[in-house]
Amino acid sequence: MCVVYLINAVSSHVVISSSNISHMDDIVSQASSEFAQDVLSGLGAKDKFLLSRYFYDAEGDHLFQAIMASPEYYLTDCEFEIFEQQGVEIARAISADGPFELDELGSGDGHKTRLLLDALHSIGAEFTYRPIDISANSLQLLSNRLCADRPWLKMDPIHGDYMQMLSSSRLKDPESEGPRKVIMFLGSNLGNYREVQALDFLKLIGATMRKNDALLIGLDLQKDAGVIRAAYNDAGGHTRDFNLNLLTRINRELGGDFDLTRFEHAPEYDPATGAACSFLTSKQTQTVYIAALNKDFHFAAGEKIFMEISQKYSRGQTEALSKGAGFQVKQEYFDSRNYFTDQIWMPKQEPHP
Ligand code: AVJ
Repeated sequence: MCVVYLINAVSSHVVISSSNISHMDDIVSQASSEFAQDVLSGLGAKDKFLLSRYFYDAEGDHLFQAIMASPEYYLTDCEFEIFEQQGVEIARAISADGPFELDELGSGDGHKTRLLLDALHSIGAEFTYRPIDISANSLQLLSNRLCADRPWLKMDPIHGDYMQMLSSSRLKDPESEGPRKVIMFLGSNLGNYREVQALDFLKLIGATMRKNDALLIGLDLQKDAGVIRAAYNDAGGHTRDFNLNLLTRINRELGGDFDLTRFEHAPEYDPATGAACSFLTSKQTQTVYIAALNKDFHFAAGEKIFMEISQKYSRGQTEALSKGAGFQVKQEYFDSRNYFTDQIWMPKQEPHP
């Protein structure tokens, strides 16, 4: 058995492990008061919303695994195919400029990443893998598994919010000494941001990068609307459960009294903009009480809670994003159906005056 200790992004001196329970409690209470604040502002808004980052409690992680395994959710399979078919090519491209640190923002279960790690190993690339994830549970599982079956892998798992990671520490200072960096942001995770926030986020990433650093980003492309609608409304009901689970989380962690049978999963896809949005619709007029907020929230019949956006990009949009955030596209890879793309972006070189 291989046990890897996670580094905490917030305070890098504290190691999170099951033997450090009191610190774990601090983090949980700290996180849940932030959770309470975000639920208050979301459900208190005229157009109600919840933040998709809160989907991923233990049950949410589990349900997301089920979504990825569902036949309708093509994203994971496409990116898997890209890495399977073109992994060595990608590995060559990102390792051409010498040894590097491979920072993965939101590593999840690392199923696809393993293909790339193996491709890198097969060409003798010199790198340290640094998975960063908000779920300590997923990160620990991933790290232990990788450590057990890939003993050659140099690894530095970091527990935390990658947004926080990017705006803090040495990730922020591109002048600082340190290894070359390749940042991975896969699975079309960027799609959870609206256009302006996506650009801001990419600029933030760009601000941490130096000349020879690279960003490997996975983006889901626009395609037949039926394919996209099915991916966010799978017949097995995992996506529905995934959305409803956030209400369960509010009930459990904040003392809410949501009755899940009174809400309906209602995803929408707009082919004109490429926005796939998930909502929970209140089936009736109702009032929900949340003890931690000591507050009632009223719902009209048919009123929606906006849960998540999963942006689907046109080729024009991916180009506008890279340009707008100050990157130049070095390589683009596609799956055989052209459903998905993984791209290598480099910081744009400022022309010398
Ligand atoms: C993990 C954000 C890429 O938006 O496709 C899957 C999350 N939500 N089904 C996505 C998700 C509903 C997923 N990302």
